[in-house]
Amino acid sequence: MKVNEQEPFANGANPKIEQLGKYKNSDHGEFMTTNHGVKVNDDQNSLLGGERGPSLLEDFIFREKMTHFDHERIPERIVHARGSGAHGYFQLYKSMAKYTKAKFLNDTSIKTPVFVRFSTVQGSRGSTDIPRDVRGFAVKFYTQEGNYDLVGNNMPVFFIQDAMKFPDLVHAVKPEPHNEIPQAASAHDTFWDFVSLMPETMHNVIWKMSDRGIPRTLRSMEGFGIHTFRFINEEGQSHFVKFHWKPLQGVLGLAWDEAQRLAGKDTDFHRRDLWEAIDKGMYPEWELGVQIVPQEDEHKFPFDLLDPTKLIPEEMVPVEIIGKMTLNKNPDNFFAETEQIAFHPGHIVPGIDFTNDPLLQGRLFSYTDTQLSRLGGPNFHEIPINRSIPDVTNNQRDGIHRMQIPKGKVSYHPNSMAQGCPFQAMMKEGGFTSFEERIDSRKIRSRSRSFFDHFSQPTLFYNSLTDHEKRHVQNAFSFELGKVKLVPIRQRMVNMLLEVDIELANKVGDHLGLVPERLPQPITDSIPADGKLEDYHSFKAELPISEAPSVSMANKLPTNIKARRIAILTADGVSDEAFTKVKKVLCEMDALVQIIAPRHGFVTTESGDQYQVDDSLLTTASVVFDAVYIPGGESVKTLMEHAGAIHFVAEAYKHCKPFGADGNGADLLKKAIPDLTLPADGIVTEGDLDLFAGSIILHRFWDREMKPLPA
Ligand code: HDE
Repeated sequence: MKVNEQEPFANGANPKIEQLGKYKNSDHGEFMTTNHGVKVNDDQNSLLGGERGPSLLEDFIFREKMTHFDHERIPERIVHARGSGAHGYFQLYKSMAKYTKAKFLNDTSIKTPVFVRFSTVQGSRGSTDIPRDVRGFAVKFYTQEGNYDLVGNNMPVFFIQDAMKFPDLVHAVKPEPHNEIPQAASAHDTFWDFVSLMPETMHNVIWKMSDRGIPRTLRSMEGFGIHTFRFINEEGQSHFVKFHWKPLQGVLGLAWDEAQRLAGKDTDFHRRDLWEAIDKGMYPEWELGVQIVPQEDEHKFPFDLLDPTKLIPEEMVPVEIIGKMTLNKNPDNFFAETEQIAFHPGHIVPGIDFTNDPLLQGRLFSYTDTQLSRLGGPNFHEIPINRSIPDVTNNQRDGIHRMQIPKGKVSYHPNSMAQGCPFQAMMKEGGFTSFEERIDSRKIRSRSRSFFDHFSQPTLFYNSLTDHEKRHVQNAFSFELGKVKLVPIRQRMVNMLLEVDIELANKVGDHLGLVPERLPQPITDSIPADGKLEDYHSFKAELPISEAPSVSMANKLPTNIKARRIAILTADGVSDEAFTKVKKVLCEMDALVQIIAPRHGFVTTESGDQYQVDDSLLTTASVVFDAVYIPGGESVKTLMEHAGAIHFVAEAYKHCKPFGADGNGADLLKKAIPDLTLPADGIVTEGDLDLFAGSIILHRFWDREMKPLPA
């Protein structure tokens, strides 16, 4: 399709989905064939020399089937191997033409198709969705001007400042090489050894130790481009820009104990949750926000805009919301789409450009390079999910698995034999030109001193958290470092925490039986020895703000209960009125309601009506749900005698979840939680469903953690 022929989403059609349609096939109603189109007569038996005789080499049907099977796997991604994807579209709210000439950010009538892949970083392809980890948040925009990839994470800062350290970081965090332990976890010696010697990791690490590291769902995560990029407008002017994705589902985390249990009970929980929400038409949505900094303000901050371990607090530069992304279609095939999609921060379109962030610059090399081995050669852009909407017309030729059939003799430029085709596009015709940044410098292998402050932003982050969020950070450090076997590593980390916050260092030190010490010298060789840096404490910059409420998840709760998972815990004999009311009201609020009972099949109400059970107490667990409702009736007596029901309630309580009950439903709560005194926060006992919905919006009642809890 030529660019000018394209009318995105005319008549409701998504041009990317239409393009993919050309490659989809279905064998419904068809004969089975070999890969070369010959009909297969027997797919059960290989060709033998006699009924009990040896297999024959000439069996081309068997050989082909087995050979293909033998080569079904491709290398998984080195990082971000575990992922889940979905299709959708992006719609601009207001033109950004003042800042960027990128067409998809200029014209509010355009709907741009997107494919999004969320991922964990450390674990391999089959690992749990629920580790404490950074999450990838990669968006491919199939724009009219070619593909634009915003390859971000769910945290606004990265571990390291220079791409040179990325292989070290990844080697340190991955399972240890001698025994390949632990899978999908950073709680081990090599990771913390590296971190404790690299103060620049502190900012990302404290985000990772917060509840951001254990998102409740993929739908409830923010996304960040991390690096500072550039917007370039028609006049060639540059503005710095940071990208943000704000979920309309709110920003929500798990309890750490819950995350560990969920990883066992439903290891695919995040993938399943995303899939089900889309499948049920409860499309997740994120607004795209930008922080824009004029070129002339580059040096007005007490940190370097090129440093990817720093964020620009929203309190200093507000986030301007410019559009919305909606995910509305699950992939048809995981491998063809989610696995084969190839992201690259270097896939940009006119109107967007890079900065000299040394991490970004290194990424610009790595992503194509890695696809060459992962996807097997230089033609991965021809894989359907990676194809741009505009036709690809250039003089690149051949290579393994080439699909395109270029006609004619000419594959060079300039040429006269093809009348100069394909032409170079002038800037006004949409040809990409790089921002003409003035560079006049020495060639040097060094780190700018403006990158040396590693602690002011971690302190700002910690200071901006609520009490329960701080407690979670303390506990997460205590847990992770408690798993570290080598005491000197623990000690170095506790010392480093002292640079962030005394309370934090003491709490973690206390758990580990260590006293934080302030060291006179940096404990790292990662800070370039320019002979002037005696003490890294002195490099804690003064920030103009002492708190940044925008970093706290507690300030980012949702406004409704759409697609929240609510268990109606019940059994035979449930009150008809209570049961039908809660079901109806919560469904009207678009919650994902499930009936959970001691066994599968049906529950029979007091009056004899029957309702399908969605899951049994044996096959599901409280950790899958956001809230629990217990309607009254004879059913409650059955549940009070059921060990699974008692555990379900006690566990949900321990994880600080809201409860609703009516009639004698509260009796089950009292039995499961012996110390419970009612009324209590987050427990609605009179069947008031508006109040119950309100408590689900509040997400968790973390004060419960302060008392010893059962389960
Ligand atoms: Fe990546 N990263 N990365 N990364 N990254 C990859 O590319 C790399 C970084 C991110 O769903 C790899 O195709 C280097 C920052 C996401 O397919 C690889 C450096 C951010 C994904 C790679 C970074 C990211 C990747 C592995 C430091 C957030 C998954 C497979 C210089 C802004 C994309 C692949 C997907 C994947 C390299 C740092 C995000 C090896 C060298 C910072 C979301 O190329």
